[in-house]
Amino acid sequence: MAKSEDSVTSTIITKIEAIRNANPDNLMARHFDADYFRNLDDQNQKRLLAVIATGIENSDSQMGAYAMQNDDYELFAPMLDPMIRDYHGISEDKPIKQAHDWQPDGSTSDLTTIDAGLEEGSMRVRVARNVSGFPLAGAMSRSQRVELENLLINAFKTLINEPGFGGKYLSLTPDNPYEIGAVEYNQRVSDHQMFKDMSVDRYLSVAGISSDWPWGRGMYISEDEGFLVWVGEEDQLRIMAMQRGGDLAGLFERLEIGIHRLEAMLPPFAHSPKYGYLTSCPTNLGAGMRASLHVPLPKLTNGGSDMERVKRAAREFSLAVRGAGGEHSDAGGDGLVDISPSARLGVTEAQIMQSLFNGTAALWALEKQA
Ligand code: DAR
Repeated sequence: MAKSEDSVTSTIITKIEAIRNANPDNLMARHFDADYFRNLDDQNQKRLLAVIATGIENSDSQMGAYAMQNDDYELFAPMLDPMIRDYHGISEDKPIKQAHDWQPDGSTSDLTTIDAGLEEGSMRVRVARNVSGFPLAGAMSRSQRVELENLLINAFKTLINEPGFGGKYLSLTPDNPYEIGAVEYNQRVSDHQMFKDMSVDRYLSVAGISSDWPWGRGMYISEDEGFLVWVGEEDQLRIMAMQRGGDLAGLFERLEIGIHRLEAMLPPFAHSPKYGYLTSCPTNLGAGMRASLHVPLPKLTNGGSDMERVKRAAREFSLAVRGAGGEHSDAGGDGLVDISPSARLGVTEAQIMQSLFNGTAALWALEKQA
């Protein structure tokens, strides 16, 4: 017999149904099933509410959920799997199985073969990783955040001696031996190296991902500033390589080596055969990879004033576009935008690299014809 419904449950259900009507793109609201929720026991209702709180409090959310524990993806699959399939464009009848392959297929991937001018553009590729044995960022305690940071600091002490990866660790944790001051922190944020103050991000703060800021947060940066590891951002690690020039394959190779060096010094990364590397946000599942280029598209953005046209055009080439200032930013005055392949789940690392190259070539041709 269905449990008698308490007023809290009724209020939540009513609120989500209102969000569904007002914000049809909110995938949490779109796929929320009241009966499914009603039939969860109290503990799991509480767990699921922690996962979807961000989408309830921020009705303009796109996904509207962050996993709190690695097994949330399995435990709440009846709701999360349809959301994941909807976002990643994977039909219900297609099994999801994530493979990993960094080996390029031999196709051209040098951006200067598209246009010599692209040598000036900045390329960046990053992966999200979370260490098994810890909750995901939204459910970590301050002591767990500091414990994880110390685990990584020990790994960085070895990485610092690796050719091509030597560098230093910069901590935001008060009284940490590697703590940096506000001036250096702000400078590195404006240099697009360090991540911004997470506590002001309303999506992350509702999910608990920015709790205890800035404890347990920091960044490893190589001497040439082309290999970075964010510690304690939306995922426990964001490992990235960035450089100017057109050698996409070289950039990916450096990242792959860096990841494997770190992997050898840490507990296993959270991973599932179905969803690949498990991440806080379901949008990052799979390769956990975002590969992006900053490209000037002044005509397609009408001098940087219009993002809609370039977004529509990019979708034709399976690319997503955001401003060069990061998520939720607009194009730069010279039409500088950040373009990246939309697909992350069910595609390999090498396929992501190739789709970035192919999509860029197609978008660049459109810009030249505009
Ligand atoms: N505000 C979240 C963002 C989802 C994708 N971006 C991430 N994970 N940084 C939303 O659900 O809209």
